[in-house]
Amino acid sequence: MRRKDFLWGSATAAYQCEGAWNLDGKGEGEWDYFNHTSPLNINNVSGDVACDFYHHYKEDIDMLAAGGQNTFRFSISWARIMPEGRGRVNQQGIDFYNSVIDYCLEKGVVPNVTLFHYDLPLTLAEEGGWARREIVDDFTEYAKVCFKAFGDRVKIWVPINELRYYSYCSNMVGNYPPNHSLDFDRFFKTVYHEVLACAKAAIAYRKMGCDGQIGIVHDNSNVDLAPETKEKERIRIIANLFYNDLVLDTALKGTLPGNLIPFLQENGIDWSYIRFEDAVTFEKGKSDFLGLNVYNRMYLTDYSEGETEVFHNNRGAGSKKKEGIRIKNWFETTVDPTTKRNLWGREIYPQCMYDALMEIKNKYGDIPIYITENGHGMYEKADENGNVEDDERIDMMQGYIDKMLEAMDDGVDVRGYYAWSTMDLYSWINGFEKRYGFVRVDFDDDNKRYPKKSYYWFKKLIEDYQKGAE
Ligand code: BGP
Repeated sequence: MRRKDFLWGSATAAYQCEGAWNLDGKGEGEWDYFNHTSPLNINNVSGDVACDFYHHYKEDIDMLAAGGQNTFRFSISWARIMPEGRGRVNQQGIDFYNSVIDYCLEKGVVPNVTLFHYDLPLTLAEEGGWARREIVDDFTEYAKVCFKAFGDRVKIWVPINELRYYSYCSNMVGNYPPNHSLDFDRFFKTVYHEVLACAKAAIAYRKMGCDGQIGIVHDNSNVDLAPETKEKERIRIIANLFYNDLVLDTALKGTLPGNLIPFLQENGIDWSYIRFEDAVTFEKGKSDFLGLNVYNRMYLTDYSEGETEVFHNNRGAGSKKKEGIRIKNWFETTVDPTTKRNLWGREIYPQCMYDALMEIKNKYGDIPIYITENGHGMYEKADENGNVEDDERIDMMQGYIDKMLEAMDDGVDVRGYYAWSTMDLYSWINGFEKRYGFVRVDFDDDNKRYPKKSYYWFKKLIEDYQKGAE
C-alpha cells in the first residue's frame, strides 16, 4: 500500500470520553449504574462528564486533523441510539453521531467505528447481558440501525472491542460490571455470544449491501513461555484457547477452535450454549480484517500450587500488584525480570508487537490488520502553562511503532495504527489519573485541551513516514 494511504490516528470509546450520560434521550448504561452505585468503583469517579467529547467533538477532531492524523477511531453508545437496548431508536443519538462522522469527513479524517466498547444498556444488563443468547439478536438489530444510519459514510466497522478482555474483567477479575469473579462458565459463554454477535453483524452488513469492511478488535495476548517452563506444548495450547483462539479462529477462519468443546468438557466448564447450527453463521460471518490492541503479551509458565487466583491493579502506584493470573492445573503468569512494567503492573514489551503480528500472519495468512490501540498509561503533571512533557510515552510508543514497521517490512499487511488515546479520558476503574492522551484535558477547568509533547512527536512521525521512499 502507498505510504499516504496508511492510516495514522488515535482512538477513544464512548463511555470513556462522551459524558452527557443522560442528555438528549440517552438511556442509562450498565457503567452509569455501576459507577453511581457500586462500592467496587474504588476511585469513586464516573463517565458522567468524562472529557465532555459530546460538546467538544469539533475541537478534538480539529486537533487530531491539525496533528496530521487521517483517521479517528471512536465507538457508538448503544444506549444513546436505543435507550432501552432494543426497539425504540433515539433520533437525537443518531443526530449526534451524524455530526461527528460528517465533521470527520469534512476534515479529511476516516472514521473507524466500534459498535460496542463495554457499555451495555442497563435494561439488557439487568436481563443477564452477554450471558443470554437473546442478546445476539438485540445486538444485530442495533448494528443494523447503525449500518443504515451511518453506513453510507463509515467504511470501517468493528462490532465489538476486545471480546476476550471485556469478558475477562467482567467474569474473571470481577472489576467490571456485572462483577463476577473466577466464573469460567460465564467467561466462555460471554465470549461465545460475542463472537456469534460479531458474525451475525457481519452477515447483516453484507446483506444490506454496505460496501465497507467489517472486522473485530482483539486484545493482543500472544503467549510467551518463560524458559524454565516444563510443559511448554500443553500450556501453549491451553493458554491460546483461553486468550486467543475462540476469538481469532472463529472470526478469521470462520470455525470454532477444534479443541474447544473437548477442553470445556474435560474441565467441567459449561458448553450447553454452543449450537452446532452456529457453524454456518461463523463460516459466513468471517471478519474482513483484524484490529489488534497491542499493550502486552502473556508471559507464562507451569502452574505451581494453590487455588486459582487473579491479580489485578486498579490502584496504580498505590499498589505493588502485578497483572496476572494463576489457574489451577493449567498455567500461571510469571515475571520477566528484564522487562519494565507500568505503575499499574502491566508489562511494557515492544517486541510483542512484532511477535504478535508475525504469529498472526503465520496462523491466519495475509489478513489485513489495523493496530487499533497502543499507548502508555501514566500519571502526569502539567507545567504552569498547562503543558505536559511526556517523554516516557514517546519513547515507549516509538518502540512499539518501530516493531510494527519491522513486521510490515517482513510482510505483514498492516494498514493503520491508532494510538490510545486521542485525548485524556476516563480509564475504566482506574479513574482519570491514569492518562493516555496525546492531548491533556484539564478536568478541573472546564475540560480545556492542551496538546502534549507526544502530540507533536506523533505529527512529525506521520510526516516523516509519509515522506519516506515507496
Ligand atoms: C483497552 C480498552 C480501552 C482502554 C485501554 C487502556 O483494553 O479497549 O478502552 O481503556 O485498554 O486500559 P485502561 O484504561 O484500563 O488502562
